Amino acid sequence: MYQLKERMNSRINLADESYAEIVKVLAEIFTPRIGHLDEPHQTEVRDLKDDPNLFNNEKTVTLLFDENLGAQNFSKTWLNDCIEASKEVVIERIRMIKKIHEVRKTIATQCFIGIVGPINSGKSTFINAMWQLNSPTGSSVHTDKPTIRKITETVQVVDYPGNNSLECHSRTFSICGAMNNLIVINIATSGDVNQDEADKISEYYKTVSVSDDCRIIICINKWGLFAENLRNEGKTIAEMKNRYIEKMNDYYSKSGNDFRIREEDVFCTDWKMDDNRRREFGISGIQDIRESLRAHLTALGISDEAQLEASVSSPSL
Ligand SMILES: Nc1nc2c(ncn2[C@@H]2O[C@H](COP(=O)(O)OP(=O)(O)OP(=O)(O)O)[C@@H](O)[C@H]2O)c(=O)[nH]1
Ligand SMILES: [Mg+2]
Repeated sequence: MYQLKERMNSRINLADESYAEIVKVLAEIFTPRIGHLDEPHQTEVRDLKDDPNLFNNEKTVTLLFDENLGAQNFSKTWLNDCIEASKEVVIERIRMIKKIHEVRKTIATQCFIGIVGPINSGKSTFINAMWQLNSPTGSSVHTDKPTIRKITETVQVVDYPGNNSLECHSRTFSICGAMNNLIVINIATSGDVNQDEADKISEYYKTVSVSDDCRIIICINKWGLFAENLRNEGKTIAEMKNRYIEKMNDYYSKSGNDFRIREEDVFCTDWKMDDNRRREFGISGIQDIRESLRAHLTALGISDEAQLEASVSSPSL
């Protein structure tokens, strides 16, 4: 099984590399056609060539290939000497590149907020409270597939099915997790802080941080169930949170990793507890997460105040 996965990954890498190479070559081949474009588009193509990554090369091909001209696009390029059938194949490839570029552009302007965590930890309850949605919740009602909810034209929320197996989460994330630029890990507390639980959250963190620009916040949930007991024992939620952070960071130090979880990205929460009671115990709620999400969305490039407000409110669509 492992070998099969390895082989598939290496074939996917090969396909990726071949695709990138084809796009690069086509961008170079069509560059002499730049004179056919109007002045602003000529400047755009020159700017794109200053940073020749896959996205920019796709855009260059898209701009330089004129759909109406068909095979005439190849005049003054060596592709002009090919037989007609080969030219047709190249045109088909270019059409595919244009479509892939459209998809890439759509994804690039979208912000996905993914909610992950074990079964029954309160993910759907959080989504409902945050965005006033009505996803099914309950200890015997399980979200069975990643469910996308559109909040604004640019922000979508993904309610992931809870699974206690990290292997399963890892698989889901390798398929569709790379899309999420903001992830909320929602995990229910056992009421006490121990290394096993902190290790589990750290493992979640590691599993979902699939790309460098992915932002993650951690909600250790259901503290309302333990607040009274804690108080009787003379402990506070703030102490609990600090112990979690310390233990999570111990996990990273032990494995020789210099990554550290930031205090402002961890919340001890409860989605069901009455607001006054929550405040009395120092437990975080929707309003605190709303502020954190706004800060992260701002950092991800959403700067318009109305857009930000809409992103953390009831869907406007
Ligand atoms: N006390 C308390 N109960 C909660 C909280 N959040 C959720 N619950 C309850 O926990 C149960 C599970 O909540 P869901 O929101 O359905 O959990 P989920 O994480 O979406 O579960 P799956 O979809 O199965 O992965 C429900 O009965 C909720 O009412 C919370 O913050 N505090
Ligand atoms: Mg659910």
